[in-house]
Amino acid sequence: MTPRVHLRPCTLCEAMCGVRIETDGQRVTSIRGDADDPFSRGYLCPKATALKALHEDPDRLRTPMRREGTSWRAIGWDEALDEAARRLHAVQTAHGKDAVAAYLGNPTTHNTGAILFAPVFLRALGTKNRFSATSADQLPHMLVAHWMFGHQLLLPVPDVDRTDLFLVLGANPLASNGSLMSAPGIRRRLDALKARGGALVVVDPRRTETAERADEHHFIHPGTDALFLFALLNEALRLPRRPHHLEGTLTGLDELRRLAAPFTPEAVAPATGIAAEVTRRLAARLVSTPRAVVYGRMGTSVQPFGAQCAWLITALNVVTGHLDVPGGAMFPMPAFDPRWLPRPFAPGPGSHGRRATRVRGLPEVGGEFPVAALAEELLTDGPGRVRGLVTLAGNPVLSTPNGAQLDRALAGLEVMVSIDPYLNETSRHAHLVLPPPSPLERPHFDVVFPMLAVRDVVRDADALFDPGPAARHDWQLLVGLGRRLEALRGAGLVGRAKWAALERLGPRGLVDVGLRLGRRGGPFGLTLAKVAAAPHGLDLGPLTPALPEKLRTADRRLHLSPPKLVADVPRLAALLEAPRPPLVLINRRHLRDNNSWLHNADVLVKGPNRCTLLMHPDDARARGLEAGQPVRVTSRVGAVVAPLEVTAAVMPGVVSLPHGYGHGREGVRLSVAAQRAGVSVNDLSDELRVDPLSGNAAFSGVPVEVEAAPEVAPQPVSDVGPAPGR
Ligand SMILES: Nc1nc2c(c(=O)[nH]1)N[C@H]1C(S)=C(S)[C@@H](COP(=O)(O)OP(=O)(O)OC[C@H]3O[C@@H](n4cnc5c(=O)[nH]c(N)nc54)[C@H](O)[C@@H]3O)O[C@H]1N2
Ligand SMILES: Nc1nc2c(c(=O)[nH]1)N[C@H]1C(S)=C(S)[C@@H](COP(=O)(O)OP(=O)(O)OC[C@H]3O[C@@H](n4cnc5c(=O)[nH]c(N)nc54)[C@H](O)[C@@H]3O)O[C@H]1N2
Ligand code: SF4
Ligand SMILES: [Mo]
Repeated sequence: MTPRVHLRPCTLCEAMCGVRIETDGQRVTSIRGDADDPFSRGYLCPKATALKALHEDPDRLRTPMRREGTSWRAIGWDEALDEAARRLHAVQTAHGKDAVAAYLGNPTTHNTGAILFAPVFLRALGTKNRFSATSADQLPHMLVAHWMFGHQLLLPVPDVDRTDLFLVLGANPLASNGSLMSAPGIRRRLDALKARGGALVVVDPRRTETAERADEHHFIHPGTDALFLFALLNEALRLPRRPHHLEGTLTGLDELRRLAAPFTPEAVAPATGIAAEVTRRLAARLVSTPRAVVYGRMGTSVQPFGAQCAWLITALNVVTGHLDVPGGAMFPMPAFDPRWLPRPFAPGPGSHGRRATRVRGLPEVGGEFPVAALAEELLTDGPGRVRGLVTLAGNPVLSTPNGAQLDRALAGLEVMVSIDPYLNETSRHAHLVLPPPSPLERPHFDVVFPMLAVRDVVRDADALFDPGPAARHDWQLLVGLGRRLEALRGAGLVGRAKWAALERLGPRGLVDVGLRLGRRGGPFGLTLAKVAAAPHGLDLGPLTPALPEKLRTADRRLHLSPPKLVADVPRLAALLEAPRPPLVLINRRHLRDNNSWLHNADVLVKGPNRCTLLMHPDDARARGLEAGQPVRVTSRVGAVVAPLEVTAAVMPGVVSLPHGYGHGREGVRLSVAAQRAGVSVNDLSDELRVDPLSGNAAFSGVPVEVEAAPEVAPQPVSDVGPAPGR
C-alpha cells in the first residue's frame, strides 16, 4: 500500500482547521495540523484525532437499519428509502403535511451536501413544523440581524486579529474554539492581541479557560447581560463619538438613547453584580480605543434576554464606532456565498411571527419553530398534532430543553426516520435509521462558516476514502426521500425531471455555480476547479468593510431600534426588581467534548470524569456538601445525580454542568460512551424557559436545588406522564 497525504479542513467545529492526514491503504496513519494552511497555520485541537476514531468506530452504522420491536435489522437502501417515504406519506395523507415534523442538528452545517440539499427536502416534505438546533443556540443573533441589517445571516464577526480591545460576554473560545467567529488557534490570536498591547476582557459567571487568560474578568449574574450592555450604551452615548462611515445609514439612534437612559451603571449594578465604576471605565475604553469590539455568544444567547443581548451588542459596536471597520465587528465576504444563491438553495433573509406554534403560540422565526416546543407538539392531542418526525444529524434528546420529556414523546410517534450514523439517544426511537458515510468518505467544501470567519479563505477537499457503491451521502438520502415523497403524491414528468436534475447537479455542481456567481454578488473569477488546485486553499485576505451596500432592509438603513425589541424593553426593566433565585444552573464545554456526539471516541473521553457539578465553596458549605460526593440536582422538570466539584471559579449562587452527556439510556449503541455515560443537563433545563422574542431555549440560569444524593442514584423524574401510545 502506498502512503498518501490528504489536506482538508476539519469538519468537527466552526474553526475549520486545516488538517494533514496520512493514510496507508484503508488506514489513517497520522492526523496533524497543516502548517501551510493560510487560516489555521498548523493549529489543531485534540478532537481532530477523533476523525480517525469516528471513521473506524465499529458502532458506526454502515447500512440502513429497521427497528423491529426492540431489535434492529440491517436492510437495503431501496427498501429503507421506499419504506421511509411510504410511512411518512401515510401519516401526511391521514393527518396533513404538518403532521410530520423535521429536526435538523448541528452537523448539518458542517456537511456540504446536507446543508445545501436540506432545503429541497424540506420543501418536498412540505411541513410547517420545522425545528433545528438553531433555536437551542444562535437564533437570537439571527433574528436581530434580520431586524437590524435585513438579513438573518448578516452576522457581524469580531476582527480578532486586528482588534486592540476584545470584550467577550458568555463565550469560552479557549474550549469551544469560537462560535459565530471561526478563528482556528484562538489562543495564539489572543496571545497576539496581548503582544500588540491590546486587552482581553471577559464577562462570565464562571472564571473560564478564556477568563484565566484575560486582562480582566468580571463575574455577572446569569441572564443580566442585557442590563450591563444597556448601561455600557448609556455611558457610551454620553461621550463624544468619532465620525463613522455608517452615520448616514443609521435610524433609531434617538430612540436608543431614550431607551438606554434609565439603565445607568448604578441602576443595574445590584442586578448584574458588576460595579458601576467598572462599567463606566469599560464604556470609556470602548469609545476611546480606535480598534475595539464587543462579542457575545452562547451565554448571551441561551437566556431569557437572548435577542436583547444580540441587539445591544451590535448597537454598542455601532455607537462606539466599531461596526464594519477593521479591528471591530465585520462582515466576512465568502468566495462561495450561500446568501446570494438562487432559490430554493439560498437561506432566506429571515422572518418573525408569521405563524405560531399550535400549543404554546411561540413565534415562527426564519421559517422554523423553536425546538423548546417540539415535545409538546408531539404530546398534546388535537388537530394539528405532530405524529411523525425526520431527524437529520441531530440528537435532540440530549440537546434540547427537557430532553427527558422529548425522549418519552418520541417513543409514541407513528413514524420516525433518522439520518444519522449512530443509534444514539434520539435515533434509537426511529423506525428507520439511514446512516451516511464517515466525514473522511466525502469531499468537503465549507458552506456556512466562511460567512463567520475572521479571514476570507476558501478551500476544497476530496474524500480520503471511497465509501463504495453501497454508501449513500446525506444529500443523496435527502434527494432520495424527497423524490419518493413527491412520486407518492403523483408527481408528473416535470417533478421527476427536477429530481433527476438535482441528482446530476449534486453539492459539487452547486458549489461551482456559487463560486462563479462570486462574492459581493459579483463575479470573482473562481471555479471549483481553481479552488481545488490550491492544496492548502486560497487566502482572500483580511475582512473588508461591507456596509452599507450589503444592507438588506427595505429602506437600506441600519435599524438601531427595531420595534419588537423596543416593545420588549419593559420586560428587561422588570429584571432590575426581580428576586434572584438562590441557586441557578449554567452550562459549560470542554475542549475534548463536541456537543453530544464524540463520546464514543476513547481518545477523547479517557481521563477524569468531566461530567461534574461545579459549585462555589460558600454554597457547598451552606449545604454541608463536600468535594467528590454525589449530589442530586433538581429543577422544575427533573433531577440528576453528579459528583460535586467545589471551586471558586464559579460565582456564588451559580452551579455548572457540561452539556452533551447522559448516554446511559437503554437501547443506545455507543459502547464507549456508555462506560462514561454522565448525566444530561437537559434533563434539568426547562422547556418553558425561553427568550419570548425568538423562542430560543434559555439553558442558562435554570433555578435548581442541590442536596446530598441518596445512596442509590434515582432515575430522572419529570412532571409529565408517559407518552401516549405506550
Ligand atoms: N443545555 C444545553 N443544551 C445545548 C447546548 C448547551 O450549551 N447547553 N448547546 C446547544 C448547541 S450550541 C447545539 S449546536 C446543539 C447541538 O444539538 P444537536 O445538533 O441536536 O446534537 P449533536 O450533539 O450535535 O448531535 C449531532 C448528531 O449528528 C450525527 N452526525 C454527525 N455527523 C453527521 C453527518 O455528517 N451526517 C449525519 N446525518 N449525522 C451526523 C451524530 O451522530 C449526532 O447524532 O445542542 C444545544 N444544546
Ligand atoms: N470543545 C467543544 N467545542 C465546541 C463545542 C463543544 O461542544 N465542545 N460546541 C460547538 C458549538 S455547537 C457551539 S455553538 C460553540 C459555542 O461556543 P461558546 O459560545 O464559546 O460556548 P460555551 O463554551 O458554552 O461558553 C458559554 C459561556 O457562557 C457562560 N455563561 C453562561 N450563562 C451566562 C450568562 O448569563 N451571561 C454571560 N455573560 N455568560 C454566561 C458560560 O459560563 C460559558 O463560559 O462551541 C462549539 N465548539
Ligand atoms: S478546533 Fe479542533 S474540532 Fe475544531 S476544527 Fe480545529 S481541529 Fe477540528
Ligand atoms: Mo452550537
